[in-house]
Amino acid sequence: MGRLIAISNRTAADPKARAGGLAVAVWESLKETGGSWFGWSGNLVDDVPRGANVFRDEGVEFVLTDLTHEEHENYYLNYANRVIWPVFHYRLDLAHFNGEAFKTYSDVNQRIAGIVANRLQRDDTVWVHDYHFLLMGDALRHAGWEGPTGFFLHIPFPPPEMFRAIPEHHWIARAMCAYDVIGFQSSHDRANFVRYLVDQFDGEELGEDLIRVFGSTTRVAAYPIGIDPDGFRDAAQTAKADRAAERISRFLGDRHLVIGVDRMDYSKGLPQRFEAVGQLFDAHPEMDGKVSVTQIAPPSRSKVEEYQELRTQLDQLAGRINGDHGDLDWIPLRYLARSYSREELAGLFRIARVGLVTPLRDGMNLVAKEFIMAQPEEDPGVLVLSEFAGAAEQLRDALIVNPHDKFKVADAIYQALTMPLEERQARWRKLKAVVEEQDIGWWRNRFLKDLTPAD
Ligand code: GDG
Repeated sequence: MGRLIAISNRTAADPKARAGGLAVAVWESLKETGGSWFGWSGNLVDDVPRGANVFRDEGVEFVLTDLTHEEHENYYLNYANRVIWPVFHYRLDLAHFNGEAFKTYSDVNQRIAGIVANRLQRDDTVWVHDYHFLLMGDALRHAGWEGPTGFFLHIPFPPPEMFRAIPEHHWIARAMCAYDVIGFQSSHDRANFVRYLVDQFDGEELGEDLIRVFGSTTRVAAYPIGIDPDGFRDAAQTAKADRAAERISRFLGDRHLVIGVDRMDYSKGLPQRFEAVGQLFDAHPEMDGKVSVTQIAPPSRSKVEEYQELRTQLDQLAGRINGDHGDLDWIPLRYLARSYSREELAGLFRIARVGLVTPLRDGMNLVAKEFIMAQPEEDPGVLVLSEFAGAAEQLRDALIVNPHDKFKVADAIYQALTMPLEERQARWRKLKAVVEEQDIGWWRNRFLKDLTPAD
């Protein structure tokens, strides 16, 4: 393979951003091939920038563009995060359809495609990431680029009935099919997209994941993303991890820790999770004072109204549950609206008896995989996992729950808290084998092999 060219809204230009799964995967291939990473600089300016900020780090070229205030408002906040994100997470009720925002979304895709196309070389392979750039493949084709171009969607793809609610769905689907390979997190997401192409545009399934539609052939397949398992296991053994574990242990005493870590987002099912915790204590008074639930929820996209509402809702729910169940020396549910370092999170996962990963809808959910890797073999915790996270297709030995059913989630937490050591170990070993085998390298290699089959 020649150079790999990555395009994503945020890049790992800041070395601190190179620890996460995607950054690790892309970074390795960029370094190996002397590739480039295109994206947003994080800066906002008044006028449409001419050119881009180009620099090199460890042999990788970064090409970053500023966004104008108007682009940020319409492309990023209004279209990507108030149309695509809610609809793709099955939340039509939260979508704010907005034709003007689509225009800016399309313009930004084209503007960045122009920057990329100018710098592409003949043997390059282009890998575009996520819902900010659904139209990028098509924009690159219009800019004259003919080489291999793949796309990976990190979030779910909705059923066709919902996708069709987006007024611009035809444009988006047509543009997506300009990619040679379209990757989804799960077979479920893939099936939704294929059903849309078949029903709406007479797409024809040719076998081996190939679909013929709009006069050309595109590969549409599931590539579940993984993590760097050794990296996360090591993070759980650092001094920083130890310190975080010690600090929370002082508060826990001999209580069991039940932990959740999620960006504060409505897709993560936090209010429903809090309700389930309340139900656990309603149904099992014997658990009073024996368990402490800690939810870490760093605020994200706080400029979007729905996120502010979610924050208020969580504050109220946590207050109510602690008011109902707490005691002088016990806070049943702690909720921390701030972020911690990766090592600190790993340390907290390590000593938790239960990991709660109960999104209402999630592309994959990497926290589920990280929780598994942080567990000690001699006394592993139990993962309670939503059936609506992409991860549920792989992590069959977790306790799989419907996150909308607070009774079942409460039962699963109880089952996890009382599960005999032998069963915990047996489940954990199977889960760990999957996370280790289907890791971030496995994901990247499968995708790139399909995108550049000749190599
Ligand atoms: C999207 C899709 C898909 C969380 N809080 C802190 C922190 N994190 C880290 C976690 C994990 C990552 O952020 C979150 O990844 P998720 O997969 O759980 O969720 P999204 O952010 O919604 O990611 C998702 C993913 O893309 C990859 O394709 O799995 O479905 O929605 O690594 O540990 N990290 C630090 N401090 C925190 O407070 N350092």
